[in-house]
Amino acid sequence: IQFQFPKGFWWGSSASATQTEGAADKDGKGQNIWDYWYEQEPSRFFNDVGPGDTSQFYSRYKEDIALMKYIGHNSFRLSISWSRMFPNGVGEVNAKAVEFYNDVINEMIANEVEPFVNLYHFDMPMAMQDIGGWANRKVMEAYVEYAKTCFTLFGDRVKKWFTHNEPIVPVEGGYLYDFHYPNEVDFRKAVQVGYHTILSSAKAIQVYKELNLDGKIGIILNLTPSYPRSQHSADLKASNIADVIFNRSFLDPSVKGEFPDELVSILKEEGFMPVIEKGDLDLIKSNTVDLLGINYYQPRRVKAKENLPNPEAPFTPERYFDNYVMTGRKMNPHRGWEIYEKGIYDILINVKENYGNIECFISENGMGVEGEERFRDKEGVIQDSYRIEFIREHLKWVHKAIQEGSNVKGYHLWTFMDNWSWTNAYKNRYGFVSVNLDKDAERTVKKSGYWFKKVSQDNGF
Ligand code: BGP
Repeated sequence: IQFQFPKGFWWGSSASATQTEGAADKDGKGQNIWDYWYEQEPSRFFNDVGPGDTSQFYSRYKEDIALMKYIGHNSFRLSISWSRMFPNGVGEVNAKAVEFYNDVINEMIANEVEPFVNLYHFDMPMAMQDIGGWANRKVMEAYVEYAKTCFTLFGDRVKKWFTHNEPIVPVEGGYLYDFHYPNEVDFRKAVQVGYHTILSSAKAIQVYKELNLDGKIGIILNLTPSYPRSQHSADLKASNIADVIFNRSFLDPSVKGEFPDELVSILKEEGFMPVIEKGDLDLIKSNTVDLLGINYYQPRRVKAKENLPNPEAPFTPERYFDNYVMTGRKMNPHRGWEIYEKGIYDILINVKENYGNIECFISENGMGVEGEERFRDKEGVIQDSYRIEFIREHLKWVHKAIQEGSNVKGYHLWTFMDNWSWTNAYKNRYGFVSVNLDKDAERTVKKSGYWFKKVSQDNGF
């Protein structure tokens, strides 16, 4: 074994409710923004496959958890669907949902797959979106109630909680770049939404601590290290601003309890400061995370702006920098994302050096590939050697970070089994396990799943 990981390393994968459960209108579940948006504008979704047509984890979770165990998972992250628990976002809890999540959690524990539970993965209940979603403080309070209900119901068995997954993505998608409902372009709202999300996280953490449960609570952030085109001061400055806006805007308040000064200056200068109520900032300051989940897919390549921004265009962060394509970069053509394995190490070292070496883990990393059926061999196994290489190369850098003192505790692949995705529906496949929608969602373990089983058994490779 060349790359041996510390004892007890968390090997597993992650998924989310909307992407895997299916049963979008069963057993009293309310609509969320994805159910609604798909109904309204199916043409926006690749293949016309909607969130109701997913991998059917809702009815097949026992089979899936058995497979997790089989391929060496000692942990798995799922999300709870707010609109399944509270069909209208608030009010009476849905007993069928409680039964479902209890069954899933118990089944995982019985199989020695530790449940890591996330409370919000892009899936605003439609009734809450109708009154403004995260832009409305009342919705933020409703989320805290929902969080409290989950801690109370499941906190005796769930020991790792997460308040949000990639909270910046609904801000970007919903309010800046038009890829999530309500697909508005409004920087002022984007800032308010982001602010309320951070506040909701701190409030949920406060509630969790007050309940005195014996577990940890964290947040999952997608970190995209920013690399300047050159060491020229203009490029360095541009790259720093991108880092402040896309990484530190959520990382600093989550881990340090305060917003970066550079961010506050930009918002003040541009007149985009959010509405902050008395006491909010103290609350954020005193309720930071115990544990940080890091999702890493791609870096950001940044250069100074070459042309003056169009003053008529709606404000977006690109007012301050340009992205550029680095020559010779490695690409995943299916997703259009650069593959840069060292980025995972740079993030971990940054967390070690600048964020108190807080306990963390890789909560997502993965490779979406289209048309994987063509790699299925005579035995029925998808030969996804490219995925094995992708994981292995990233793990080597994680290993190096550990050697250098990083407090990284695990690696979760995105994702366990092929699932529905926000903007690509069923186009790109990410799983260790294939799901064949043409064959009654039949599950088969891919080559990468068998490989991972061995890695987990050997605690290295
Ligand atoms: C992350 C999300 C996941 C997942 C993944 C892959 O941003 O947390 O939900 O979807 O990206 O991205 P995509 O499905 O868009 O290819």
